[in-house]
Amino acid sequence: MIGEFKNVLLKKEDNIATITLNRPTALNALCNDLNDDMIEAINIIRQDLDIRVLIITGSEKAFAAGADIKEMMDSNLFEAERTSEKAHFINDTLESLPIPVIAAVNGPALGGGCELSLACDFRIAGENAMFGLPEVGIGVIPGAGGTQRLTKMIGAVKAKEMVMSGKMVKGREAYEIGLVTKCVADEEVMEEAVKYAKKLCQKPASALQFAKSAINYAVDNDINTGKRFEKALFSSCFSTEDQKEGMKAFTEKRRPEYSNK
Ligand code: CO8
Repeated sequence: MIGEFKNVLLKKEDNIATITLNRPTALNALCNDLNDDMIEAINIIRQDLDIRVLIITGSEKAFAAGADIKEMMDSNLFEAERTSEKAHFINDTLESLPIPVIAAVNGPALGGGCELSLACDFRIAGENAMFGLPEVGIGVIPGAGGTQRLTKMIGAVKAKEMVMSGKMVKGREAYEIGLVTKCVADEEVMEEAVKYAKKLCQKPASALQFAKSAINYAVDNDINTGKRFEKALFSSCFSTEDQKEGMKAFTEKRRPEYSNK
């Protein structure tokens, strides 16, 4: 364990960090304290250059059942804005981390919990995971990027169905509509996430980082600016030792040994 906070656990094994949401009495509802813990945990990860992949998970029972409704219910406009701002900050930081981030999801990933998973690069879900943005049903809308990320991910038709009608989707359907990367048996979620993370660890870090930036850029920008951005990143690859090693290994018909420089 490299960090133990009130509502979040942070461990590191090999080059893989895992943040476990740990507020079992409220199905990991994202209260203000939990969000503060997340910010601290992410800061530790940002400073540890040995960490190559981050996994975010909850428990076998729940990923996260959303923002803490009981804490939020009496918020005024300014307090609601601060809650939303903090959640956006966490999700934006995860999205722009220079390493891949995997959400390993069992049980409900609702509201803010779903939005947290959408900010990750990969979602590995159990058959009985349940993704949903049910906020409209309690008089609000998603406030941590959900309307934007979900729409870009699965399109406006399906996003409107989930956000406006409150339709929830289980793991298999989430996979079929392009919301999750992989759907596995519930008990295999964490094992699969670690397997996925280990595979990513074998790739050169800078190429992975550039690939993540380029794809994220495509989501938010027009294609011509995106192509210019891609060209700049592609050329930057040629200033890395890993590009030299990757291409040399190919010509020598051997496995590359990356130094991640
Ligand atoms: N907030 C606070 N407490 C919660 C939440 C929540 N979102 N979800 C569950 N809990 C608590 C319950 O109140 C209950 O506590 P207690 O035992 O003290 O009564 C405990 O967790 C267990 O929950 P249930 O008894 O309800 O468990 P069930 O298995 O019957 O139901 C559900 C599980 C379906 C997940 C159900 O709990 C539920 O519907 N929860 C609310 C889901 C929801 O509406 N989420 C959206 C919240 S709004 C939101 O996320 C806005 C995002 C804004 C930006 C992000 C800011 C961080």
